[in-house]
Amino acid sequence: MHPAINLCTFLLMYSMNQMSVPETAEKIKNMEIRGAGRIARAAAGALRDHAISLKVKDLPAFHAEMVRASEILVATRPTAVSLPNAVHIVMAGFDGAKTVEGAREKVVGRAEWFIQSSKNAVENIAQFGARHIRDGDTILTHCNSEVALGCIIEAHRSGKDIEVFATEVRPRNQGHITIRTLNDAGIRTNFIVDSAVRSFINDVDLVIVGADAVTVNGAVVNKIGTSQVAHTAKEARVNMIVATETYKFAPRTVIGELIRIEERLPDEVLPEAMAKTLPNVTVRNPAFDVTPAEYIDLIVTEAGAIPPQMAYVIIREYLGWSIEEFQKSYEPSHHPEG
Ligand code: RI2
Repeated sequence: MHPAINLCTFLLMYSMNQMSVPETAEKIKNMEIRGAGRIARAAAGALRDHAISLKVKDLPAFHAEMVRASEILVATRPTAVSLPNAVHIVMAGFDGAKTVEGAREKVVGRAEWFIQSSKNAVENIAQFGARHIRDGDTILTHCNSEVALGCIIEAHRSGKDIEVFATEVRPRNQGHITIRTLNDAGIRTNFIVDSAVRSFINDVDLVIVGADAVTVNGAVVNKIGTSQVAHTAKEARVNMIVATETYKFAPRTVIGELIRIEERLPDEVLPEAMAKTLPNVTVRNPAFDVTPAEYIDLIVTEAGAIPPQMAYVIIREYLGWSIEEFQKSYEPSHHPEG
C-alpha cells in the first residue's frame, strides 16, 4: 500500500465497489471470473476487502475469520496454483503481527502488492515473450491466456507481421474470448476446432500457451487439450512456449505433491436432457491436462525465459519459498504469533 494511503482512505475507496468473499468465490467457481492470473488477483482483492471490513475483537478472531475466507476462496477451483499462492502471500501478513490493526495493514498492503505485481508481471512477460516471435511467424494458441495473448499482441504492436491459429476450446469455448481479443487487436486469425490442430500444424511456426500450474520438474498444467497440442507440435518439430507468471509455479510439488486436476460438471459437455437418455454413458470432463517438460521448449516468466528443467530455480530462488514453507505451505490452521 502506498504510504500516503491509510486504512480509512482504503475503506472509502473500496466501500463502493467491494465484492464479498462468497460473491467472489461464486464467480470464480462458475467461471465468470476465470484465467489463472485473474482468479488470483480476484482472491487477493476479496481478502483485502474482507480484511478492511471485518470488525473483530482480537487478533485470533481476526485471523480465524480470514482463514475461513481463505479456505472458501481456495476451495473454488483446485488446479490453478496461482490461487493458493496468492492467498499464501496475502495471509503471510499475519506473520509476526501483534495487533489487529497491524495485521490488517500488512494483509491489505500485501494484497495490493500482489495485485500490482501480477499486473506488472503480465506486462513484462508480454515484452519478453514477443522477442521469441519472429516477423512472419504463424502462432497457434490454445484456450484464453492473457499472458500468452499479451506476447502475441506485443509482437504485433512492435510491427511484426504475424498470423494466429486459435482453437475453439471445448467445452467452455474460451477460444471465443481469444478470437475477440485478437480480432480487436487487428491480428489475422484463423479459428479452428480443437481436433483440427494436427491438420494445420505444418502451417504453424510457434505454439504459445499459458499455464495454470508449473511443477518442479517443469511439467505444465493447462487447459484440457494442451498436451495434445504439445504432442502434435513436437511431432511436427514446432517450438512450444509457455508464458506464465512465477506465482503459477507450484512450491508443494517440491515435496512430491501432485496438482489436482479439476473435473467439472458433465452438463458442460452433454446437455442433461440427452445424458438422461444414455444411462450407459458416463461423461468425463477434466478441465486441465499435464504436458511433460520434454514437450516444452521454453517457459517465459517475468523473471526471464527458462528451459522447463529449471522450474526448481524459480520456486526456490525467485518465489523464495523456504523448505519450512514447502512443508507448511498454506495451512489454514496455522496461527499467527503474538
Ligand atoms: P492466464 C485458464 O484456465 C486457461 O487454462 C489458461 O491457459 C490459464 O487459465 C492461464 O490463463 P480457465 O480459468 O492467467 O479458463 O494466462 O479454466 O490468463
